[in-house]
Amino acid sequence: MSETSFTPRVFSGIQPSGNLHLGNYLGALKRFVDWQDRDVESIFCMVDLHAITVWQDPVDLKKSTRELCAGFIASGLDPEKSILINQSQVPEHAQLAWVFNCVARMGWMQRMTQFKDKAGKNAQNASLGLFAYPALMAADILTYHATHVPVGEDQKQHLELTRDIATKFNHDYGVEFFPVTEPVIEGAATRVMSLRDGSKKMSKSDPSDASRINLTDDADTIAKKIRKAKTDPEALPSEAEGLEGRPEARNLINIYAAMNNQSVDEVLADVGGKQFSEFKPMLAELAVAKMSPITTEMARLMEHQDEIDKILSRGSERARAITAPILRKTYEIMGMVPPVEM
Ligand code: AQP
Repeated sequence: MSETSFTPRVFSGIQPSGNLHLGNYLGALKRFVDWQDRDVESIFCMVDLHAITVWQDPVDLKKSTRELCAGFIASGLDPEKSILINQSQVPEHAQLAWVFNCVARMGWMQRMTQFKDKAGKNAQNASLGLFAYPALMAADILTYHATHVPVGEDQKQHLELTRDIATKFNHDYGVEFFPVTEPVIEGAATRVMSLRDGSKKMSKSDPSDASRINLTDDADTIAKKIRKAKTDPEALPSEAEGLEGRPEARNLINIYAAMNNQSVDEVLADVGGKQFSEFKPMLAELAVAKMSPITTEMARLMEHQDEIDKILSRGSERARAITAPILRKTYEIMGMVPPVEM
């Protein structure tokens, strides 16, 4: 079965685990806004149930969820056009995740590299939730019959698992019920790297704050982090092949291209031959121009947390109009006895 037999619908999410960063913005948020503007029904989620797969302080989790919602809106998501939710308010995500725990195979889950990376050497002490995380992610997507999921490169393997789960469910029950979702990993910044080490992904959990640009950083901090970003001594090349073996240079060019809505070739045609001492101020100026309005708007929205809470409640109502019938039908396909009118 292909995704084409389903009405196009977009779903994606971000964990409210603090420090929303430039990688999340360019790899995910900015592209959510592109999808919203294509007039496709879209649902964007603060995945709080994913966040608790590792310990979250309850006070911080609440703040991060609201801050993430402020980040979504400040980046251009319109709560009237898109459905904005936090995952825990839409119970069908967790209910369908249990079904998918019973569809996914142990061998599939054991291959997930993100679990291996995050659990590290201490896998015996990792939560069962961290291991089962990709089944919940499949449920997030499929409880909406979402056909397109814009994400960064790091989520590719989880999306392949989502396709495997949908295919196995459909096959086991002889139905064409779940779409085989299309991962959408596109643009110049599908994998933004650390500013301190071009071989590591920019990440919320990196202990070095200088490794990332946070959406809450002020203009001076952004400029300082870019000035200090690791580079090499060579001038910039005029063509993309010249970035081979130069991960830090590639990263800064990718960031510039994604922020300025240009291709890497277009950027290099302009800046080829320049030293980093000349390019970094250009990048800093662009980053401040693009990020500062978002930071300011996020701070303004955070002064109206009751409005954010209303947006999330309203979003969950709209979401459940989609998810409840899909879960009901899933249970019916599987042979669960439904409630009767009394
Ligand atoms: N560095 C990145 N470049 C491009 N896209 C990225 N994303 C994350 N980091 C980058 C994309 O952002 C979305 C939400 O990610 P998430 O918060 O749900 O989880 P994550 O991938 O675990 O984020 P981090 O920062 O890497 O968190 P930690 O440090 O906890 O592991 C996804 O679409 C992701 O691809």
